[in-house]
Amino acid sequence: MKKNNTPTNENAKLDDLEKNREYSDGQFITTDHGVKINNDHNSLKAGERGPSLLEDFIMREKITHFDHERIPERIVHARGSGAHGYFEAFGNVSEYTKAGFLNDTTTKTPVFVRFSTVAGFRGSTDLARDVRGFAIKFYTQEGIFDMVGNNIPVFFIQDAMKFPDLIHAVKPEPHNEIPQAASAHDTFWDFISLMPESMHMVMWAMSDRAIPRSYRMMEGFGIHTFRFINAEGKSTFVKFHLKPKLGTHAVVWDEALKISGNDPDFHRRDLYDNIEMGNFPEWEFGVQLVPEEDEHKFNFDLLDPTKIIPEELVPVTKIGRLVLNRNPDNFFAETEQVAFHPGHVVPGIDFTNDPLLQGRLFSYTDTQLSRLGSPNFHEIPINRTIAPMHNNQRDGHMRQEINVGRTSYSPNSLNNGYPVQAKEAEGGFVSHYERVEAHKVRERSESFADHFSQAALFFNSQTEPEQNHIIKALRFELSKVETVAIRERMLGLLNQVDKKLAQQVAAGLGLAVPAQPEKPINHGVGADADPNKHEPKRVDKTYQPSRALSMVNNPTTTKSIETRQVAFVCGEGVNEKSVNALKKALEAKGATAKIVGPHAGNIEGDAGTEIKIDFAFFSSSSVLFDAVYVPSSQNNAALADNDNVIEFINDAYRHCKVIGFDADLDTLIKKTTIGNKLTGGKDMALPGIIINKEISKTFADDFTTQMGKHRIWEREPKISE
Ligand code: HDD
Repeated sequence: MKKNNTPTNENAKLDDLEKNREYSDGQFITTDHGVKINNDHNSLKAGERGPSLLEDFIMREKITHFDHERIPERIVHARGSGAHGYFEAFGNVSEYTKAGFLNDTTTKTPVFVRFSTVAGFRGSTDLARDVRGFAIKFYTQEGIFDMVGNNIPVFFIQDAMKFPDLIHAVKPEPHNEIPQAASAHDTFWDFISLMPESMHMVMWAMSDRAIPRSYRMMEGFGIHTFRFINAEGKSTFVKFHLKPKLGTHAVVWDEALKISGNDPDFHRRDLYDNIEMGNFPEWEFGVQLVPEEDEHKFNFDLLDPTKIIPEELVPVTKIGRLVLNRNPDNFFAETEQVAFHPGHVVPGIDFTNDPLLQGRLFSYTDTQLSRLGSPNFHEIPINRTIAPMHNNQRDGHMRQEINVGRTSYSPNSLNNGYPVQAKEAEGGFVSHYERVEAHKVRERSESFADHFSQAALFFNSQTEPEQNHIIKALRFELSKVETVAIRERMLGLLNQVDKKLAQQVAAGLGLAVPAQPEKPINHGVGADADPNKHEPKRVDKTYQPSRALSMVNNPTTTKSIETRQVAFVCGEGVNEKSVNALKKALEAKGATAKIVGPHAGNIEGDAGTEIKIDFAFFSSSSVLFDAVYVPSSQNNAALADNDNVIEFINDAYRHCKVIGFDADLDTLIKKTTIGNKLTGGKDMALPGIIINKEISKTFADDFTTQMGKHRIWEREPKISE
């Protein structure tokens, strides 16, 4: 029996998954082996009050399966959420790549995307300060292409050799397993303070990019430089970008902390609910292209994953769009078992010698062997390619495929040589014909030694509130570090990025910036090599600030309020005209009104209509919404007396959200922070505080327009205050 939402579209991967879907509607309960069960509530016993019998194969099977339900969580990126969708090419890159799915504008390529945090365990909060994983599995006609990226375009380290160290440092400390899903502890900052190469990434990770508003409002990046290969075998360097249609948005840190308590599944719920509501998340897929001849044209190395190519130097060309339009049917089967690998490429895409990428090419298959337990993980439905798959790999735990015939080797004559190799013209993958001539060394290239210039570029490209948030984040994180020497070492590194930044962080820590930054240690040198080799370079001041690096100033950010949620704080006998007028205006712009009331269930409006309450004051908080509106009600006094309501409004004010009030709520307003600020009476303008003097279109227009600013930053106190 098919479920109602079984796809009827032409998504070949969803059709492929149908073979494995199980629907129990109208069916008998059976054992794993198909025997109908007569009593699933009681074990087999010798007498009603007697001992259980070993013979009970039904209970043994059920309990045994249960005992083995868990698999090891991912060593990193354990916490995540996924969705199905498709990719549609614009068809404008055939000059650079022969990859079919990037050129064929007639076929939608099915995708499965998994978003994740990095450090936390599987059950940790979505709102941790962390990098977000953005992994896309493209089920192309030519096999699987995985883009295993993040929402930040650079990485902490330059060589995969350091990955286990980085992860050991950031994960909870080994003696007491504290803290969960947080980098604010000694081991992380100890490592970072000794790794100047991480400074660019640290700027991003301390910015609000690390606390997104929604997975739907994040950029995605492939990070490494890859290669496009065209039909003539010509290579072009490429960096992958995803730009969200709704713009790139974040919450603020105090909000993140409170969301973690109010709804630790905030991002997971947001993704799931919006897809269910038909608000399909969408990104433009873009590339930065660099001709091979320009490889050494930049003042950084294209192979260095701690560097971006500023968009002002090489613009992003849009080459397609990615849409997510279906939730998984089963979290474990799909989101948990999906296995990504940066080494899954198709003809037309190839690797570079980025030493971080090269190490990843080993790690991802290896990890699936312990996580999913068998080399046959590619047969798990979510991982299965929709392209034809034939080879001489055989057997192993849980093999699904029944390979017919006598031969499992090549060359063979008994099966006429099949399966046969594909020539390049027949779609066979041929590695890029790159000439490599070098000594075998354990070293790092001097071209990787500039650790501060792009960190400074990032910091100096931010607006003032964004810079303040970076400073506050560093204060928060380093204040949790107990070892003073680590704090000081970090100040030394920050001082090399930007003096104001270091001073402001130091002030928060009650420390002075060390006069002489401790000399950063060097890497990539053997025990007997010169430790001063490739000393980190000082900031290159020739970089121009880049708007693309700021979320507030970002050229792609729109004033759209689509899919945003507004809390309507309603008392008994709420003014229905007020509620309906703003609700209508919001819905016209794609936003939603949520009724927050004094209890669960319904309230009665002033005209007698039963209004369904979505959240109660005692079980929600304004951190879960993008803006707040308080319509007048017959019992305004009860609203003003409710501590939860006052806190709701105060938080919204603190978090720079738009707040609207009907005109007769003076008593309530006076009890909030806003009351204290409105010294000249309620008519005195406060940014983003809108008083609805009469139910008018002007109020609704003003409210929705102000919401389009996303945050009222001028309200935020300056860092020095
Ligand atoms: Fe990784 C998972 C992204 C460096 C080793 N990584 C993983 C996931 C993402 C990334 C998004 C989760 C995929 C999913 O949702 O299942 N990793 C990155 C990025 C990196 C990076 C953007 C640097 C640019 N990773 C990296 C290195 C190594 C690994 C250098 C090892 C040398 N990553 C892994 C892993 C994981 C993983 C241990 C854990 C689970 C998995 O692979 O499937 O193999």
